[in-house]
Amino acid sequence: MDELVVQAGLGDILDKIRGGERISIDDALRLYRSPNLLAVGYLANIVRERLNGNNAYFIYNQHINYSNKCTNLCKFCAFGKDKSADLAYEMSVDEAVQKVKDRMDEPVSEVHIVGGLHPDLPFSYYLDVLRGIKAVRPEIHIQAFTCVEIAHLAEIAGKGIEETLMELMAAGMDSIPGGGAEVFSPRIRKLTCEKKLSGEDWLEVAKTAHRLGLRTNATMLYGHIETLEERVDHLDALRAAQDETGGFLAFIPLAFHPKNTEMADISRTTGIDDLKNIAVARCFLDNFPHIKAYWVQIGPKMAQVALSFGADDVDGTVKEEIITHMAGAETEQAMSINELVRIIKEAGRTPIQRGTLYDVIKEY
Ligand code: V47
Repeated sequence: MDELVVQAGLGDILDKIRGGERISIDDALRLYRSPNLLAVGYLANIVRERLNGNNAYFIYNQHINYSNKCTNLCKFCAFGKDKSADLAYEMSVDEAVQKVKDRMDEPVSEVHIVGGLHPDLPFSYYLDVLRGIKAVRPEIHIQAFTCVEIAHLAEIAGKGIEETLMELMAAGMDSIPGGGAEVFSPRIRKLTCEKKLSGEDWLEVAKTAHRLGLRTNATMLYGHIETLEERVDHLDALRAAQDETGGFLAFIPLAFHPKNTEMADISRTTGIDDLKNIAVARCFLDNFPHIKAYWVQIGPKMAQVALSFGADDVDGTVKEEIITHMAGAETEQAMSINELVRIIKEAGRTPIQRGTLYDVIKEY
């Protein structure tokens, strides 16, 4: 395989990766541009193996999207709705907590809570949802509210980011999911999500959370109008932030789904681009412990293949997903443990059911 990488003109990057040396922005661009997917995947696999051995992780989780009412209305999003729209909804605190009660007989270890930027729910609503869930299932890990939502909650509460985070933590928030990062480039934000928190501010919220001891994830929404340079700049900003705080757990490339969005004329991502994003991220983000292949967006089959292209995690059971399905995802709503274990085993990896912080719950 070394020969294949050298023939692909990537021998110098192989030397860097073997030597544990950081790859540059230019190297990452060369990987994206290389037509030799296998060579790029081979490089990513070296990094994956060094960091995670033969382990491939999944989690028994549950998603709760408490409301899709949103004041941002990003062009790439089919989920967020104006509060007066027919499809707009919101759950009461009791309804959100009921979602957890409904699954008390299942070994759910994490609840993933994300919504739009609601125009009028008070800060107390968010605290009550967290407290209500912890009251019925105290051991569950609550991964809640993207950095964009946190900044919005701080505004509603009239408090600083740090104080807002501390109140959310006291109410039960245990970690922060990676959404809302999109592409940090101001050009992309202006064209697709003008009202959204800037990339710099997204990173500031994440770093503030890290300083308070919270672990967070990071994402990148790819496959719309971003350039390869903008993708790599995004990765570079994440790598620099991680150098500062070390608080990021996982990076998740998110494949753009165009249906029912204002960018519906764009085609869905290809399998090659899905694998390239995983592989380049694994090579470049040498300080991120985990790279997730999110099966909801790229499908279980591609997620399985991604385990040989840099990914060490396929997300989890999920149970009920709205954001990507509103945008035309054709994947199922949930995967069972048996299915997750099967795709991982067949990829030659050891399936590990994990907790949110990658603690081992069960090895299969
Ligand atoms: O923030 C919105 C993205 C995100 C579309 O942290 C879209 O472990 C594709 O962040 N096509 C929410 N993506 C999902 C998310 C996530 C998912 C799984 C695991 C984790 C984690 C995080 O979905 C949003 C936005 O960036 N999104 N619209 C769309 N049409």
